[in-house]
Amino acid sequence: MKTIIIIPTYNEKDNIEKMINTVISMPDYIEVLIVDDNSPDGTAQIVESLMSENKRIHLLKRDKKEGLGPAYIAGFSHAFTMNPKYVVEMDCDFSHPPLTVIKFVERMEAENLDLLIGSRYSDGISIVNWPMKRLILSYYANKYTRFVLGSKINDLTGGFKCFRVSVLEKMKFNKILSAGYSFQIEINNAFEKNKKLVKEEPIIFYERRFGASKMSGNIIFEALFRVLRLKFRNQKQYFNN
Ligand SMILES: Nc1nc2c(ncn2[C@@H]2O[C@H](COP(=O)(O)OP(=O)(O)O)[C@@H](O)[C@H]2O)c(=O)[nH]1
Ligand SMILES: [Mg+2]
Repeated sequence: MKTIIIIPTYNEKDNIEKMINTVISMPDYIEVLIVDDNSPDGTAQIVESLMSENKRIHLLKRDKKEGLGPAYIAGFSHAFTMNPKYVVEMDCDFSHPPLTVIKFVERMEAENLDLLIGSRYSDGISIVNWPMKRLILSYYANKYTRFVLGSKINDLTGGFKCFRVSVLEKMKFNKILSAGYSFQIEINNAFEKNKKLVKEEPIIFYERRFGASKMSGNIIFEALFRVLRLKFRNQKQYFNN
């Protein structure tokens, strides 16, 4: 049940070493792939120095910052060459409790899931330390998206999730329109509308303590319009067969 946690990074020097050490302290079937977009703060160099001591640490270096979507797509394709059973999306900032990955894999196995989404909105709202404005924006963006797309998912925008590789591999990544925040929405919706087995696992989300968020209000508003476009898009085109 080899599982690769894919972590996109941009200027995460304050978090990266602790994050990698946390991941490699987990069971051996869990490996980590850092996808760095040439962070000016030297994040990739820190990864390189840690890699020389442990084979479960991998690094994909990219030339420039292009947003989360392209970083994940490059990371997925790179991870597939290592033949994992599952891949996980996770931030580098400890917002997503890393040990939950073990729970993800247990549920993927036990329930034969295709996608398991770490959810901040399944048990009421489980977010620690967000300004009220951001909380309200995110909460209602999710309600709106869920309504427009007719989705059963409570947390459509979160970035902590586990995919079954045999299913994700069949996705046509070149059909994905979104580079920013709506990347998560687009993939979740494509899975759901193509009858893949999607569930949520409640998580407690902690706002980052070190480094800066790359999120902006603009990205959220872009996502609101993208949702309308996705609603009228043929969802079959996202998957081979
Ligand atoms: N490779 C790459 N990573 C990014 C980019 N933008 C953000 N990240 C990383 O993606 C994760 C999520 O971004 P973050 O700033 O935490 O956004 P937030 O969680 O929405 O506040 C973090 O690990 C960032 O370092 C990007 O353009 N390229
Ligand atoms: Mg984050």
